[in-house]
Amino acid sequence: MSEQISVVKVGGNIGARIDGVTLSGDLDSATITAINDALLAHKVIFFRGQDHLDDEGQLAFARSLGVPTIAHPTVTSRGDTILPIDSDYGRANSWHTDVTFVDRVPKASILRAVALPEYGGSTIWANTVTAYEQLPEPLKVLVDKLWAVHTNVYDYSTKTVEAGELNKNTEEYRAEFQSTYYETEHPVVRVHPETGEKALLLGHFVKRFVGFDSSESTALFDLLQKRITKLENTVRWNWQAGDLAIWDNRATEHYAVADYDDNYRRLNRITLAGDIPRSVTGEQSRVVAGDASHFSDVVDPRESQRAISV
Ligand SMILES: O=C(O)CCC(=O)C(=O)O
Ligand SMILES: [Fe+2]
Repeated sequence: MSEQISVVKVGGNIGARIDGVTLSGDLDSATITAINDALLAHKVIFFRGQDHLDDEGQLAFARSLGVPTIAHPTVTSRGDTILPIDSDYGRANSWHTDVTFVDRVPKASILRAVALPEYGGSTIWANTVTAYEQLPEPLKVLVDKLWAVHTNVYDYSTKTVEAGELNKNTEEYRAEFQSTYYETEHPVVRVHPETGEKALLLGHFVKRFVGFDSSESTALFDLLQKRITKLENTVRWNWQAGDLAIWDNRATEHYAVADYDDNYRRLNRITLAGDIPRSVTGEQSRVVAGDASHFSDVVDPRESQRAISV
C-alpha cells in the first residue's frame, strides 16, 4: 500500500473524513479493514477527490466492502444496482434510516456526488448509538422492550414530516415506491452485529409502536426522534464534486436538506446488504407483509460469509 490512510474526525459524536485513499475495486485488505473500522467507529465517513470514480468504479469498490443489494425493494426502474438520488424525482428531507420497512435492513449506503446545486443540498447524519447511550435510564428501560412497525406505505396526512425518500410532487415515483406493500416489526433498540453497541432503530418509515395507538405512538416517536436529531448528535456535510460518503445504516439516521430551490442535484447510491436486526434479548425482527429476498441477501457479519436469504 503506497498511500497513507488517515482518519480525521469532523464532529464530536459522529463523522470522519478519510484522507489518502484513492477508491477502487483494487484496494488491499488492510485498507478495506481500515475503512470498515472507521465506518464502525465514526458511523459516517467522507472521502474527497474521488472524481475518477464512475458507476462501475463505485460498484467495484462497494463489492470489496460488502454485498450490494439491488437498487431498492420497489424502485427498480431506474437502475439495477445504483439508485439515483435525483432531485427531479425526490428529496429525502425527512429523518430516516434506509429501507427499514423490510426485515433485512441494509448495512451501509455508499453515496457519490454526480451533479451538485450551486448552493445548498447538504446532508445531515445523526448517531443512533450515542442517542441511545444518552437517554435517561427510565427511557432506556422502556425502549429496550419497545417494538415499532415500519412500512413503505403510510398515511402522509398524519405524518408530521414530509414524505422523505418520496417526492410528493412525483406521483409516478410514489406509485413505484409503494407498488409492493412492506411491513416489518423491528425492535426499537437493536444490538449492532459488528460492534455490539445498542442503537435506536426509528425514522420516517415507522407507522406506530406495537401496543400503542397512533396518538401515543406520535408522542413517543417525537420524543425519541428529538433525542436522535439533537444538533450536537449530528454532522452536516457540504458536498463537493468528487465526494463520496458511506454511512453505517445500522447506527445512523440521515436527512437531505432541500434548500437548493430548483437547482438540479444528483447523487448515486449503492446499498450494501445487512442482517436482520436483533433486540437486546436476541429476538429478530418480524416480517408482517412483503418478501424482500429479491432485494437483498441476509449478510450477517458474525458469520462473515453471505448467508442464504431466509
Ligand atoms: O440526498 C441525499 O443527500 C441523501 C438521500 C438519501 O436519503 C439516501 O441516499 O439514502
Ligand atoms: Fe436515505
